[in-house]
Amino acid sequence: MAGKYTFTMIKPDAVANNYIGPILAKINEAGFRIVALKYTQLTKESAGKFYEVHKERGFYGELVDFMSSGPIVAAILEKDNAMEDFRKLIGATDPAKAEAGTIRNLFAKSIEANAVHGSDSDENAAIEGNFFFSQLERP
Ligand code: 3AN
Repeated sequence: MAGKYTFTMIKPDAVANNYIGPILAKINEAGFRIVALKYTQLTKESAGKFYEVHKERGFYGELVDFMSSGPIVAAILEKDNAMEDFRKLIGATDPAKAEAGTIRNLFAKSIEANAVHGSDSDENAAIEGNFFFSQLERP
C-alpha cells in the first residue's frame, strides 16, 4: 500500500535564491501537509552519509560539496500516495526536462542544483525522515 508520508529537502541553491517560501507554498497548494520542518546545514560528512547510495557515481564528490555548501530545509510531508505524488510535483531530475509548472521547472537551474530532493520510495522516505528528525519531532 502506498504510504502517506514522504521526505523533502529544499537544497542550498533554492534557499540561497529565497525560494523557501514559494516552494513551501507550492507544496501546500498541491495538497501536502507539512508535518515536520527544519532549517539546518549539512556537514560534508552528513551529506556524504545521506547520499551514500550514490557513492559510486561520478558526481558524488561534487554533490556532497554542493549539498553541504549552504543551509537547507528538511521536511516530512503528509498526503495520500505522498511519495509518488511528490515526485510528480517536483519533476525530472534535470530541470531542463522537468514538465512546466513542476517545482524543478520553476525554481531549478541545473541537474545538480535542482532546488529540491524527493524520496524515491516509501522505504527511503522513512529512512530519510529519520535521518533529520527525532522520534519527538516527527509523526
Ligand atoms: P532525484 O533527486 O531526481 O531522485 P537521483 O536520485 O538520481 O535524482 O540523484 C540524486 C541527486 O544527485 C540529484 N537530486 C542531483 O542533485 C544529483 N545528480 C543526479 N544526476 C546528476 C548528474 N548527472 N550530475 C550531477 N548531479 C547529479
